[in-house]
Amino acid sequence: MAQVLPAERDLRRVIGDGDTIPDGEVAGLAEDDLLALYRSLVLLRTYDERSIVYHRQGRIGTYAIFWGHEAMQAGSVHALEDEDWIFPSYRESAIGLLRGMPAATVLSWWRGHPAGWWNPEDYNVASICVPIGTHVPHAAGLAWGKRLRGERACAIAHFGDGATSEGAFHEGANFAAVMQAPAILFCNNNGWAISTPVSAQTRAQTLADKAVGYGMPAARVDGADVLAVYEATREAVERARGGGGPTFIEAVTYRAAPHATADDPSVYIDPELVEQARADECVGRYERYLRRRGLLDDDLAEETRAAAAELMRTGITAAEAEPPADPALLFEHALVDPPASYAADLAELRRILGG
Ligand SMILES: Cc1ncc(C[n+]2csc(CCOP(=O)(O)OP(=O)(O)O)c2C)c(N)n1
Ligand SMILES: [Mg+2]
Repeated sequence: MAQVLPAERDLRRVIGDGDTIPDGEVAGLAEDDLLALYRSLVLLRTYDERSIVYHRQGRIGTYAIFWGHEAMQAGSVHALEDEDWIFPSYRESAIGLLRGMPAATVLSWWRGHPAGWWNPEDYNVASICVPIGTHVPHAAGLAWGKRLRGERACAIAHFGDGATSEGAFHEGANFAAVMQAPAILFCNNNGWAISTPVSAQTRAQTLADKAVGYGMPAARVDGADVLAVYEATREAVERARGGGGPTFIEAVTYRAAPHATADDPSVYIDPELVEQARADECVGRYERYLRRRGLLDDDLAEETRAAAAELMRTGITAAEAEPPADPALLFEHALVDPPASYAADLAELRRILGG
């Protein structure tokens, strides 16, 4: 029988505040690893900030901003090996960059262009999941399959607080636990599901409490602390590889940006909490930590940001150089027996597009 471990109720934290909270360290992380984590954080931050500009310039479509989520994404991915599978939601759209996926691919996805569809096997990164929580059973199933084949890989699914109210999440969590699948259920609890606060989402004291019902260990971490996220995920990976089954990780932040470019949070969010979250955001927090440890100076910070900015410039140029997609793709593979109206709809679309 799976053993029910008590969820860690306090948020795990490694990075101090440079004042009363002392800095911790994560065993086994060398200086190179710490700087690699930094490059990943800066890459994701740059991707996100440039994407908002590209959206405003009409170069990509509606975009799900992940400003402030970088530590959850980079920290968890760095705890994996390349053979492990990542199942992202739209909030983690650019997580493939950490596996060497070109920025042009992710930008193409947000441009609605088929060049944005990658083969998941090329990066061990599944397609971006827009339906809330439906990728949790996918991750659980893939992880179980790896175990059945005697392979050592595990799978991680990233999803939000709102996803824990969805049936698919519960089916995936139960399945993973019953099968002792080597899966990590990584919940980015940013406090909001668009305009629905967590308090309207659940009566549970914490989201990690939900894991207990499935006989799954859980951890709660400060989601803006990349080292705490890394450490908690590494423990989950070790448990998964050791046959200990899945782990639920609740990483807590406060969403400091709109849900997406089409959202106006000023009508529902607490501006003071947003301000606090922005002041204590994860990239700056980690930069200060590295500077206190003598591992980062202005030159290295500038060099890292410039490299990420260049990658984005090349990425958007390549994405925009893609020839327009055939509109017929919108209709293909949708239905086995397409209705007769498809032909007329496609003709109308071609007429509108001038093709
Ligand atoms: C099955 C399903 N229902 C509704 C939606 C519409 N929707 C898009 S984002 C969202 C909120 C999800 O919130 P959360 O899980 O907390 O993730 P976050 O956006 O905060 O990362 C909803 C309800 C959807 N995409 N899929
Ligand atoms: Mg949320």
